[in-house]
Amino acid sequence: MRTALITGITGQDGSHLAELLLHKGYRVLGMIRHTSTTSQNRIKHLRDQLTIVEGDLLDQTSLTRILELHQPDEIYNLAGMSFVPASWQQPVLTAEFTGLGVTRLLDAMRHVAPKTRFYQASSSEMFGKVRETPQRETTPFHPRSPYAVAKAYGHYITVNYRESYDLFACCGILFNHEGPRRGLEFVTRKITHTAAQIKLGLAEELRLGNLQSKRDWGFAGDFVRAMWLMLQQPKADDYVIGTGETHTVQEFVEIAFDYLDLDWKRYVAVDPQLYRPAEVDLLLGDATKARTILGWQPEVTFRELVHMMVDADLALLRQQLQNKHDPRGKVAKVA
Ligand code: NDP
Ligand code: GDR
Repeated sequence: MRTALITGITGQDGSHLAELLLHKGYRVLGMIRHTSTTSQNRIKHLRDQLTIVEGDLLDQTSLTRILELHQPDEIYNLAGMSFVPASWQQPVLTAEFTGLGVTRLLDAMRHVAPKTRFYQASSSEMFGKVRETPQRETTPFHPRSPYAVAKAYGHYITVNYRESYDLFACCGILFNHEGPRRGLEFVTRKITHTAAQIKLGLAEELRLGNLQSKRDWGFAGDFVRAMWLMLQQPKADDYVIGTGETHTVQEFVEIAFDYLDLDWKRYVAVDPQLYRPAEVDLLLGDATKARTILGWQPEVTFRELVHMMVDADLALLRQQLQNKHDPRGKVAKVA
């Protein structure tokens, strides 16, 4: 039985990847950081099948200890501060988690588990003010946020450890990927959740920032397959993973509201406060290398993704309403 360590197991991708690896018969170690209250909603259906280990990307000793003790065959480093606007509020902490955290983990691996295969969650945000379209593995980076700068560091230190110490270390340069487990602060989930609230009479307005920025949006369940495929190759390398289609935020809004039979123009307000100090205007991934070498391709289309997220939010809100009105639900909650 192969063992895989996932950092960021409580996040969107961590939960999808854990499902995939468990299905493939892996023993899955999920690293969580110690906090006084933890949210493990995304993995509660898997808890019995996972081995939870406590560690933090800020703490070198915890990482070394986990690797020494468990000697995983594969490490997927998904942990980090992942919300771009927050990186302007906490630029130093972002650099610690999302940048230096990668070095801490790689260095622990180099010393105590050098045969382990390593995956780094790099991001299309590194392309930033894009130098060419579509973006591929050879496109130069021009990061536009403290988050993207930290990711560029994490990317290059992974490449550097591979070249310096002959480690099997790969970077997946993943374009935006979404789904019902996406955090509510990201634009796709904010749209589908608020649109569903409006449909049910629970909200009246959706406030958004830049409606014209364009993203290459795919489904998270499709994207975690690519992570696994990268670590099964004979040689470590870096790959762009995207759908090859780009859409504006406004198009996402239109499809979501249309699906609910609502006129988006009546409900959406543009709030200049939600504009970013520096924007990434257009992202479009060229995943030819991943298609050719990994045999990877996405299965869920853009429209299917929007509909899937709207359906999930409607179901979630209806369930929450039902729990609120069900007297047994109230008793259970108080108890
Ligand atoms: P999420 O924000 O959903 O999950 C982030 C995870 O990182 C959470 O489990 C969080 O734990 C954990 N974490 C944060 N800080 C630390 C720390 N100091 N030590 C240990 N764990 C920590 O992100 P996603 O699942 O969407 O993304 C996974 C990775 O992929 C991230 O690195 C992200 O930047 C990157 N990425 C994501 C893309 C996307 O479109 N989703 C695209 C490209 C890259 P906790 O629950 O405790 O907060
Ligand atoms: P992004 O995702 O920054 O691409 O990073 P996000 O969904 O936050 O923004 C996408 C685009 O939508 C515009 N936008 C808004 N964004 C948010 N969050 N809220 C709004 O109200 C809003 N209105 C318009 C933004 O300006 C932006 O152009 C995600 C994260 O998962 C990163 O961790 C990952 O690396 C990249 O995707 C690839």
